[in-house]
Amino acid sequence: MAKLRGADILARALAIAGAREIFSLSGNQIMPVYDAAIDAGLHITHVRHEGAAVHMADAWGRLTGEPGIALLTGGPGHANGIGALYTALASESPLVMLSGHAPLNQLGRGAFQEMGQADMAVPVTKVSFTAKSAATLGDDIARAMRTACAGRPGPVHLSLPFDVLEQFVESAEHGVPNAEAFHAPQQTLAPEIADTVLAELVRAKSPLILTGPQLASSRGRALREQLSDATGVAVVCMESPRGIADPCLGAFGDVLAEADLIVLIGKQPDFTLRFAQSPAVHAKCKFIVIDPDIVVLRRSIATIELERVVLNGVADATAAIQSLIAQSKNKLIKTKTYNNAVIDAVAYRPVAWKTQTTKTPDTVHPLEIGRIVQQALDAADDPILIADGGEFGQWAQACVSADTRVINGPAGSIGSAIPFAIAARVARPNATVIALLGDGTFGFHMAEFDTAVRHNLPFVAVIGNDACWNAEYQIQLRTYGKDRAIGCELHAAAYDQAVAALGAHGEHVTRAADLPAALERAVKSGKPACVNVMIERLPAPTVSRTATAGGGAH
Ligand SMILES: Cc1ncc(C[n+]2csc(CCOP(=O)(O)OP(=O)(O)O)c2C)c(N)n1
Ligand SMILES: [Mg+2]
Repeated sequence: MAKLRGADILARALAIAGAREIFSLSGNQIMPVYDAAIDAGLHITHVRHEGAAVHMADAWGRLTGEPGIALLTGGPGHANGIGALYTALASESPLVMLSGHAPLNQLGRGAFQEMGQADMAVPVTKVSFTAKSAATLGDDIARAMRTACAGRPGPVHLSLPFDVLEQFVESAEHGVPNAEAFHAPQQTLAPEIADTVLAELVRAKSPLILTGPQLASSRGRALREQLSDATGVAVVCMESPRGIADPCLGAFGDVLAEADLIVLIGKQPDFTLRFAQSPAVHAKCKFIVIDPDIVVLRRSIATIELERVVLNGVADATAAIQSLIAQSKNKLIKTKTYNNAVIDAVAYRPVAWKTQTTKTPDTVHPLEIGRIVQQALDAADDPILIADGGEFGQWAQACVSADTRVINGPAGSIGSAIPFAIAARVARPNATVIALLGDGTFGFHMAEFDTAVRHNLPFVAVIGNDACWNAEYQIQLRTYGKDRAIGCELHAAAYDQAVAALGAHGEHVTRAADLPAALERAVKSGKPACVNVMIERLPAPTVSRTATAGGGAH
C-alpha cells in the first residue's frame, strides 16, 4: 500500500479542495509542504513578508469566495502573519493561514521556534488549532476550509507540527477527504420567516436593508441589487471604519435617521452604525436582525435593545437574501419614496467635485487623480479597484468606483493594498488592477513589488504622496493645534525610483495634465508599476448636503 507523508496529505487535500494557489514565505518548518506541492500541482506565490501572504489570501477570499491559502513558517513567520488576519476578520473574508510549527515530540523542551501559535491566533480567527497527526490532517484541512466559509466568513488558522508533516500513513484513502468535505453547509432562512420580513417591509413607511462587508464583493453587489429590485427597498452595504460617514456612501448619514425599519442582514449594529442609537438612527426605528452567528445575534439584540427588535433569526447572509428574493415572487413591493431618497443620498457628491483642481503648485488634487483613474478603469475590460490608506484612501473611495473593489475595510488597518493588488492579478489574470494608496501606506509592503516582478503580475499603484502620515497629522492639527504637530512627517520619497530598482515601472507626477499619459504608460508597460503623484495635505472628505465641498473634518 502506498505511503504518504503528512505534507503530501495536506497538499493533496488542498488540491482536492480546488485551492491550487498558495501565498507563502518559505521556512524550515514548511519545506516538506513545498516539496509535496510539486506532485499535487500547487502553485506558490512566494512573498517578501508573511503579512503580505495573509493579505493576498484575504484578497483571494474576497474575489473568489473560496478561502485563500497562506502558508507561513512557524514561530516568527507565524507571528508576522497575525496582524494581517485582523483585516480579514473585520472584512469577513474567508482564508486559511497554515503555519509550520515545532515538532510535537519536542514541545515543552525548548524546541526551535516553539511558540503557542494556535493561542496567539485565537483573537483574530474564527477557529485556531494545531494538527495532531498525519492521519487526521486531511480532515483538519477540510474543517479549516469549511469553517472559513461557514456562516460569517473569516480567517481560520491551522498549525502544522513538523513531525506531523513528515509522518507517514499507510493509505491515501484514510487521509484525504473527498471534495464535499470542504464545503460549508448553508444556514437558510425559512420561507415563513422570509414572508414575515417581507410583510414588515411592506408595512414600514421608510424601510432600509443593511448588510455587512461580506456582501461587498461583486457577487455580493449582484445579490444586493436583486434584493433591492425584488423588494423596492434600498440595500446598503457597509464596509468602512467610517461607518455611516463613509464618503463612498455619499450623504447616507443624512437619510439614515429617517428610517422606521432597518433590516440587518449579517450586519452588526456596532460602532459603524453608531450602535443603532439616536441621533444617527431614530429612537423609534424598529429592527429585524438576521445573523449567521447566534452569539453575535444575541449581542446585536442587546445593543439595539429588545423592544426595538420586531423579529430575529439565524441564517447566512447570502442564504437569507436568496430566500427573501425567492419569497418576494417578483410581486414587487411598491418602491417607496424613501428608497429613492436613500439611493440619491448614497450617489450624492458635491457638484464642485466635478471640476475641483489643486490650489498648490506642483501638486495634484485627489479629485483630479480620481477623475483620471476613473477613466482608466472605465476603459478596462475587467477593472479591479484597490483602495487603502489614510486621508488619500478616503478621497479615493469617495470618488473612484469599480464593480470589483477591494479595500482595507472595517479593521481600519492600512498597508494591505500592494498585496491585495498582486493577489487580484493571481485571481483574475486578465484584470486591469489599479491600487490607490497613501505614501505612508505604500511603505508597508513596498518590497512586494519584487514579488510582482518575479511572478509577472502587473498592476498599477497610484500613490497620493503628501510626504506625510496625513490622517494622524490632521488629528494633530484639529485636536492639538498647528504648533503641536509631531512625528508624522515623511520624505517626499521617490517611490517610483525605488520600484524601478526592483524591476518595475515608475512614474513621477506633479501636474494633473501629465497624469493621464503617465497612467497610460504605466498600464501599457506590462510591468508592475508605481505612479507617484504629489498631492496636497488635505483632510479626508466629509460628504453631506450641508457640508462645504471637498473639506471638513471627520
Ligand atoms: C496598521 C495601521 N497602523 C496605523 C494606522 C493609523 N493610521 C491610519 S491612516 C494613517 C496615515 C496613513 O498615511 P498615508 O498612507 O500617507 O495616507 P494619508 O493619510 O497621508 O493620505 C495612519 C498612520 C492604521 N490605521 N493601521
Ligand atoms: Mg500620506
